[in-house]
Amino acid sequence: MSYKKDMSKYEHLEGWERCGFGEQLDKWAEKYGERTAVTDSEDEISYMELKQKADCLAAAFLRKGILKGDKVLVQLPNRISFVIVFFALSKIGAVPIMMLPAHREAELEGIIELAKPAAYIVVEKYLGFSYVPMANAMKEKYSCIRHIFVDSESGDISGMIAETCGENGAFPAVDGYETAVLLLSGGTTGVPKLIPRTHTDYMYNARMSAKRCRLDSSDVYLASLPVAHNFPLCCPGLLGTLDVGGKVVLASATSPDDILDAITEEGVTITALVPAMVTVCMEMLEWDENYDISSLRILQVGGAMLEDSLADKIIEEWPCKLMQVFGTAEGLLSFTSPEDEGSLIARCQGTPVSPADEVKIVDEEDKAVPEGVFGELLSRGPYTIDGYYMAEEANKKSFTPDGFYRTGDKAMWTKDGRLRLGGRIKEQINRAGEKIMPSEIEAYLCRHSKIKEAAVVGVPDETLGNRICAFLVTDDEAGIDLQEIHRFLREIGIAAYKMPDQIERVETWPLTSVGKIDKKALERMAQEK
Ligand code: J2J
Repeated sequence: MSYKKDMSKYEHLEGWERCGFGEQLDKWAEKYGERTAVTDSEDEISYMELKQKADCLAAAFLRKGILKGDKVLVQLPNRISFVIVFFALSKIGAVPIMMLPAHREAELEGIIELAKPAAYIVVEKYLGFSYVPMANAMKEKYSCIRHIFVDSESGDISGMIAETCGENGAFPAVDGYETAVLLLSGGTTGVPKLIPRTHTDYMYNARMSAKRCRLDSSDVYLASLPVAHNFPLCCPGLLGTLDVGGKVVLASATSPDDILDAITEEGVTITALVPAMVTVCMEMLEWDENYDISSLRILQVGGAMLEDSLADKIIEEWPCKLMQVFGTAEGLLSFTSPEDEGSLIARCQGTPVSPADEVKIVDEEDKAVPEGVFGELLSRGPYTIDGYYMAEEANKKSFTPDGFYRTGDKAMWTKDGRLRLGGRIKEQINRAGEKIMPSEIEAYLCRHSKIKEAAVVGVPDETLGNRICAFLVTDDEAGIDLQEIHRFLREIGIAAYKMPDQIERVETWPLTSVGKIDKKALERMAQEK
């Protein structure tokens, strides 16, 4: 029997509430009424309107036959309809699967086979890509998908809201300990992993994050990363900001001009970025003096290693507090505090956000290592999952028998009792905050008729953190170029962020002493090129 988390252990915690997100929204609407809850590039919506629209859409989902417990693929960019859909599904106890707009057929198929969603909600078009043909193809291939709902100006979602408005739907009861969302685990191997978060633990996650940020109703939170991602969704993100009555600004794309425009125009007080985005925003600020970021109170930076020099530069040049954020969609969050000294903030990722978080740093035999020594970071606690969704085998590897999640990250305790991350133990590429498993890309590459063998590594890169380099043994004398690889991978249908940035041909592999491909040697070779 594997370890099962005992939720009753956490019931005394401040911020822990056995309640569904649908009910939370009702309470917020009551409390914050006509205040603006969310704005996007086209519209804004008050707390009360958000509740009303979520009620209408929930009733419409029920009418279409979406049932409590049904899984629903949600693939929407940062816009108000995302928020309405999230709460509408919560209200009827249906479970959104948080796809990213970047995902394509290959990612979708893995998830659909695992979770058997009853419906698929897509945006009609985003950043030049039309999602409807892809959605239809999925529906045709997988009979579990009974409905496609399209979010467009004249499309299903707004029509459904209009149709049922005014109806007083009776919704199924939702228990806070039921699953609220399925998040995508960063970097999957062949079989994708889904992260089940309950209403209660996820709300607690948002509240503890908000508390660490000292968030209140005067705050304006900018979500510029895709809001389906745990960081802008709940750390404190969208959900944490709504809980305190603040305003959420949804930027439609993660580009430096969108981010800086939004900060300037909306008086943003807090936002979350990955290190690669901070660098490009800084460059933009250097040559365009029209931006005004003086409203910023906190800049959260996380998702990938933040170089000491970049941390120092942010502290020196930005008019706000840097908050280093170590986060995982599986749970554990560790942030610095706004009250910490700059010199400390620049060199650590702070402390876990909940007093009930249990964190261990261990050696290869799972024995605790002393302060100042790197080991693997393990965690267990109120908002950390005790297993992936329907993944018995993966769970044996990813969790200890007593329920600690193995992050696969290298970390140590500093002498001030803070966590400092030191890269990955497990093989995973972190490209500008997006997580990629080499084995997944290797499998795709080997489907190419000219490629006999492939080995993929992450190579240190000044801008991206890691760039993806694919080493190939090919059949063809003339070789194969990067463009051809990209074309081929696009045809398979994979997210653009997984495309190799560099390819190298090899005749033979460098091997380790036990005869495995020596990926460290490949990394060095890629760097030298
Ligand atoms: C080094 N590596 C980091 C950091 C995450 C907030 C912020 C990020 C995520 C996230 C998140 C890091 N320094 N500061 O969910 O709520 C790497 C680690 C970790 C993995 C988790 C959040 N912050 N990482 O990135 O689930 O390798 O969540 O295990 O996508 O990102 O990835 P993910």
